[in-house]
Amino acid sequence: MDQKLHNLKTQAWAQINSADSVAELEQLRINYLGRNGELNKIAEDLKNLDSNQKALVGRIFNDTKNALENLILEKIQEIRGEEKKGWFDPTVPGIEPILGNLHLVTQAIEEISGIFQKIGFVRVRYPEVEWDWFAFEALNMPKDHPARDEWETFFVDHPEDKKYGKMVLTPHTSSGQPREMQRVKVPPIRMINIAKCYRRQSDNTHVPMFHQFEGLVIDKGINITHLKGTIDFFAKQFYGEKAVSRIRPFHFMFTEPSFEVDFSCVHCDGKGCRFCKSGWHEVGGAGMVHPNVLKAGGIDPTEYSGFAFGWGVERAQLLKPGIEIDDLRTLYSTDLRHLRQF
Ligand code: FA5
Repeated sequence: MDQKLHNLKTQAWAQINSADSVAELEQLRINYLGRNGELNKIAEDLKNLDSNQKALVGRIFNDTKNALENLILEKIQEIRGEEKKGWFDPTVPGIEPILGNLHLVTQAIEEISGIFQKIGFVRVRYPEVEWDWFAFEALNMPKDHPARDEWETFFVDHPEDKKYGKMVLTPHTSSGQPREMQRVKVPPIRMINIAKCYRRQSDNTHVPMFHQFEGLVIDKGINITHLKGTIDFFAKQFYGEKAVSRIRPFHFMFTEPSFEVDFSCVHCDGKGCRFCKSGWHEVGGAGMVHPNVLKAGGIDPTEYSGFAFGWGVERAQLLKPGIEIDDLRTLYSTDLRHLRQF
């Protein structure tokens, strides 16, 4: 009889465990533990046992009954818990997920690359950790030349290379010029290099890490009108149809002639306002590529000529209407309240 009880328990146990609704469990309770259930049928036979056996089997009978009752109870609680988890009230207002947005500088980089890609420029990116040779020497700035001071460079504590010299954090994207010449080898070149640059500078118009976008065009017969046309195209695409550009004479070792590039103020259409004072904003430098730079890049200056420009992404972006940030450093302060505005 104890074998009968054992078999019944095993069978009930399996059925209860595989039940997946409360109704099914209620039915199992009736089948096994109800007045006319399987257990009570076995209980009938208890009467025929002698008193010693009755005590022993009676204990097994009670243990089985209690075990099955508890198991059914546990299983009902488990199923009710799951039903509750899966239950939702469609009338309760939803929780709006927090959506991130691209950083202002990333937005600018995407827009700038799109504008130049429209006129056939190829987007490239060259190393941030760079050799002195690419950042200075190939750009016509020999070792110890005072012109290098302008770039307030960070040097990396690394053994010098015989040909390329010290390791630096590139202070400008112009280091991409000789790299692109060496990559392409035979012009035409239409490069737009957008990358991080580093200088030991920090005030409200300078950050130690910033971005520049560098254009380089090299082909036969390239002259200043191509440079000016490209700058004007960019001004109108980036700041709107009314925007105009101007170039002013300047000096860079790697371009001859060299210019500083200004864009008309979008707040006052170049008339002069509190924001711009003069009607213009300076964004960077430009010029015709110096023959020594072409030579360093392996290009014959008697056959080819080119222009280059290098502007600050942050500064260009902050001149747009609706972005009145008077301290450039806030862009990198990682304050989300500030960054989510744009
Ligand atoms: C240059 O870096 C030249 N390589 C530009 C160039 C390229 C000239 C090709 C000719 C031909 P400059 O040091 O003026 O030039 O920097 C260009 C622009 O980068 C600046 O006008 C400014 O917009 C941005 N810039 C420079 N330093 C910082 C800084 N610390 N923080 C933010 N923006 C900066």
